[in-house]
Amino acid sequence: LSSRASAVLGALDIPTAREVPGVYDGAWSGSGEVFESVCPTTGEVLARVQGASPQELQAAIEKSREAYHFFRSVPAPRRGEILRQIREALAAKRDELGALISLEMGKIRTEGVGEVQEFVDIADYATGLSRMMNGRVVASERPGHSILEVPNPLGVVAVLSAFNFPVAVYGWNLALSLAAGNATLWKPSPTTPLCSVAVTKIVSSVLERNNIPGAVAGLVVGGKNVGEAVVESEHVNMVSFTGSENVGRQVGKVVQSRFSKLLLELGGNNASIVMPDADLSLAAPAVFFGAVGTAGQRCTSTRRLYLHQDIAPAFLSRLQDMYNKLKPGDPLAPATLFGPLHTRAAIGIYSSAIQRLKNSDAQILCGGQTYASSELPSELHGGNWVKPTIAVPTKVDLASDIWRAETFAPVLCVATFSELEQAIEWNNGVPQGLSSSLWTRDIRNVGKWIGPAGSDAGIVNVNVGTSGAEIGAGFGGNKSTGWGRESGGESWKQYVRWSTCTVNFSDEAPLAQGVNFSA
Ligand code: UN1
Repeated sequence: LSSRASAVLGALDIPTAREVPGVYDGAWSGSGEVFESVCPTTGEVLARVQGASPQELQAAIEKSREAYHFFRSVPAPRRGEILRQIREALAAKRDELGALISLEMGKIRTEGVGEVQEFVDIADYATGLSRMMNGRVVASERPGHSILEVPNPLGVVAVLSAFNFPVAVYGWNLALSLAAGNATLWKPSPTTPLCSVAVTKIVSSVLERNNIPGAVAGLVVGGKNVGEAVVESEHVNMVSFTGSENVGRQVGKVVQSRFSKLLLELGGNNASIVMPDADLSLAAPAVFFGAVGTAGQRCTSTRRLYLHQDIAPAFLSRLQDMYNKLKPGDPLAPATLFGPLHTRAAIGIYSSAIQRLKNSDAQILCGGQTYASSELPSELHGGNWVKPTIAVPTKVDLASDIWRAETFAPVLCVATFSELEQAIEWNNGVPQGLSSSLWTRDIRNVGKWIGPAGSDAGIVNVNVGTSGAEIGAGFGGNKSTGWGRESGGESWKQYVRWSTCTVNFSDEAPLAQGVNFSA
């Protein structure tokens, strides 16, 4: 192992001499499929992680059920205290975990650390929430009656997370699910298994110290078949899935057919719109971060840019300047802003999007190809490097995959408009509906944008880019993004089973609506 990698893994006590166990249900095991964790920056194999065999998976689900039966009776504020300790344990390893995310996923260090911070933040939030998960008392129409709406723990919540946020998205789900009194079972992306092992070690040490069954936060590393078995299991009461629209459609069908709860966070195809009155010195760097930050691999990355014709040339020249200065580098190095794509396969996805653009005579303003090895420092030769791209297609054809498809890579498509209404129509004219952003200082534009005829995305920003949401509000998208909401806002209400309890305190037993059923 390189010294670069062993320093990061060593700081988190991840032993790499032999296969790393990838299953935790109170004890560590793993005798199923073996997954290589490959560093996207160098191509180095970091470790081999052994996932769940079918028997181990069923045992883990069984352990989760037992853990739920115990945990549901622990008072919610006591559960909040466990979350507070998890928060402290994560914060103590913030830099180490951030570096591991950077090493294994490929995002730059400040974003890796930011992701751990996102987990810390939601743990704070859920600690408070544990004293505020209030039900309601509803006025009854009958004398001496009360109606209560009671949030009860739900059961086993399965979290299937994606490679691009290998820690934070699990954190959003675990924190709310744990506050709600559930057992959570995590099936992470098989390409970021070390992040999930490291996080589970930290969380489980807190659980064990408090004599809480470890399976309250279980882990099953695995591939497609493990994912399918989790989604199909009748012992799983809610499935929270983050990933592609295609897989999400399958997950949705299965979960729906067995009437379990479902939370989907699928594709984003997010647009920024820049009006002529916008402050370009704020808008340009924000679009730059949205489009090339995380190498274009956030669900919230900016993929479409609609520029008012009056400012389009000035805006594009600012943006091109920033693109031209961007240098690929090791994401662990503090000065790097642009890291690799996560997998080899992603290079193919990038290249076919570029080919599609070229075939349609789009103008390529920046990038449009992979790096030649002569353009890269030798230690990066084994990594997955593509040039961040700005393209101007010949027209906005919303039926074409150029505008419709989510390409998980740093490819930005640009078009110009003259009326805001036109730009909003383009913003809304795609299947996905995750994030959107308008740049303007005119309050009338803001009113249009956030109102009934405005953006139909779940996230509707003003003078803020498409990516980088805080945890306090609900996070999620509409339409083919799946309508799920995670993190803050009302999201916690999905992780409970609601009981509507009509209680009669009186000596009579009248029927509702005045129905008379006396013989
Ligand atoms: C994702 O890309 O899956 O708003 C989640 C953001 C982050 C979360 C993105 N806080 O970009």
